[in-house]
Amino acid sequence: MNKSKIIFITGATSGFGKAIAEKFAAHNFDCIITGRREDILKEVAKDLETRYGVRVLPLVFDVCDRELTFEKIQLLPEEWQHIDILVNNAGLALGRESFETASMEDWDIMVDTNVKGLLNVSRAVLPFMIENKRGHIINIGSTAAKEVYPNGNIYCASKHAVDAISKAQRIDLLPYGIKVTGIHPGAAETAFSIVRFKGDVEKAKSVYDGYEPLHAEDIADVCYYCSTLPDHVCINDLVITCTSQANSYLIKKNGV
Ligand code: NDP
Ligand code: 8X3
Repeated sequence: MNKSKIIFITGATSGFGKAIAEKFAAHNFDCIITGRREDILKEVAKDLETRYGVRVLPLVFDVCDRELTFEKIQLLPEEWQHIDILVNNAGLALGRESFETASMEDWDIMVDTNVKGLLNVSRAVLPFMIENKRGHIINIGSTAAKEVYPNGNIYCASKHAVDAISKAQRIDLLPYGIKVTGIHPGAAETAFSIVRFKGDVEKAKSVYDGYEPLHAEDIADVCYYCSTLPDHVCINDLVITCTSQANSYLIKKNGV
């Protein structure tokens, strides 16, 4: 009997992670989904199992908590250890302020989550991939990984680090046959800006006024494409924006 493939997705309670889980579940992948909000994560798991008839394992942990991250992943039951794809997606921006006034507490949280969290999860999952001599790590960066924009300072720095880590992983994991792909989306309307502006829904909404941003499903489609190519093909780096966006700081709004 053919074993189902297993995808491990961080930050699947919302936005990209949730859409990626849905896309892969619809294509018969068993899914390990993670996040901090237990109720939502369990709801997502139940919904995917019911609709797609796949197995879904919700794992509740904060990616910043190294000890707990390792504990949860090392204690995966044997039948969940054959992880084919890891999507390092959990992440956030907090605030959009100039360098001299931005909150340093916000900086700490962004670095801890977007950089150290990604490192924690990657290192904890890697032994399974190395044992299997195959695997695929997909790191969700951003257009902010490619150019810094005004008041983006440490969010952009954290995503530049994701870009560098993806390149480093691609080099160091080459002997194990592990693929590494960086996917770098531009503006997409998810809970991202609501989190960034700390619950100010109007301000968050205004980020997407006057143009059609990306949808979470667009990222899920690209993720699925990158991870279902033949064994000898690896997309190393992929930047995706809506048609109205040229780079991390230039968006045509209201046709202008
Ligand atoms: P959402 O806010 O919708 O989703 C973020 C997800 O990350 C949630 O599931 C959240 O789960 C999880 N998460 C955040 N912090 C932690 C943590 N400390 N531990 C575990 N899980 C955490 O945003 P998006 O889906 O838009 O963002 C997903 C990724 O895409 C992020 O890395 C973001 O930087 C990146 N990105 C987003 C873009 C956009 O315009 N939306 C564009 C480019 C990149 P929970 O709260 O349950 O822990
Ligand atoms: C999220 C998109 O433009 O806020 O990475 O940096 S943006």
